[in-house]
Amino acid sequence: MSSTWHILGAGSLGSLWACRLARAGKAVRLILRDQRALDAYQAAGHLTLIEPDQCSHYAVPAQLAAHTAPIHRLLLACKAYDAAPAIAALAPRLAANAELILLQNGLGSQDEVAEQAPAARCISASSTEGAYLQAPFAVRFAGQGFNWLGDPLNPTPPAWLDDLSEAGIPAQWTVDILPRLWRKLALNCAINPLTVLHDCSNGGLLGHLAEVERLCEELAQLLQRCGQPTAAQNLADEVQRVILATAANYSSMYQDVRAARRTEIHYLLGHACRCAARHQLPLPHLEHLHQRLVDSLRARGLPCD
Ligand code: NAD
Ligand code: KPL
Repeated sequence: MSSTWHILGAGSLGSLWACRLARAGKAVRLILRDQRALDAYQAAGHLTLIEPDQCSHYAVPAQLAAHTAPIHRLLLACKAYDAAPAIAALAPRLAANAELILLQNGLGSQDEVAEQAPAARCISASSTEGAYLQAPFAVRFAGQGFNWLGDPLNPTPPAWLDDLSEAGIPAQWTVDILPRLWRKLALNCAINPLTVLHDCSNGGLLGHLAEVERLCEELAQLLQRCGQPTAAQNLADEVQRVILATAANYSSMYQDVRAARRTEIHYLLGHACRCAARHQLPLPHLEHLHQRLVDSLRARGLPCD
């Protein structure tokens, strides 16, 4: 099997992974969105990785989805709402035993991707690393974190895990990846929408703890009902810990709204509400939160799904 890492999306996480893999001497190919992005990248000539102590450049070759080389391993580094259409466009290039590593936050996009590529192995990732584009193709590594990887259908770790340690990408194979994805989704549901609605940093939620607490109770009920009791354990305590530890930060959803970007609401709060409805579980605070967030996005002219 080819050892090339195809990476779709030269945004924040895609660039961060591409630079570190290229630095470790791994074969990397970027897949960019369109000819305009490819021309802009070729004019820049390289990706730039900005770390606290150094700034380095990597001339990673780039291509479009329409390229013909087969893909054996793909890191899908786009937003959740772009994931399934991106895979649909690449489907003719996927090798029979292709592996897809899905970096998307939230839940729902992983199943949408699997539908588009039923023969591929889909590995889900939950990442706490932080990165943002300081300029096109120049990524700032803003927060050390960790990556948990797992395949809900197959506990066998992939052969390329060593590539990650050689590239200094902190990662661990996790047989039970679903509880991690659910737990992160619950944290994001308890924190991110309220930061948008109260127009505040994560720490600003210390002034709304009763509201946070009510949401945590309902989210814990939902996790239990969805067969995720581990993810439900001490949820409220962890949410408070995260609020305190990230008090000065603005949530990713807050930043998206501030920058007038589409949010991942459909795969976070939307997913939680859809699951509750499927289980006929009434969660009035969560549903009200979803409606308030939809109204707020609509009022700003942003997509509300
Ligand atoms: P991003 O918006 O910075 O980058 C996504 C990139 O994918 C963009 O450059 C976009 O143009 C590209 N893209 C979309 N569709 C494409 C297509 N069909 N072909 C080629 N390129 C395409 O997003 P990000 O911040 O890197 O986030 C990716 C995922 O990781 C999200 O689900 C996010 O929630 C999650 N995440 C991000 C961070 C972070 O610090 N940035 C941390 C944890 C999780
Ligand atoms: O992951 C986050 C985000 O902003 O998306 C945290 C920091 C946990 C807040 O929900």
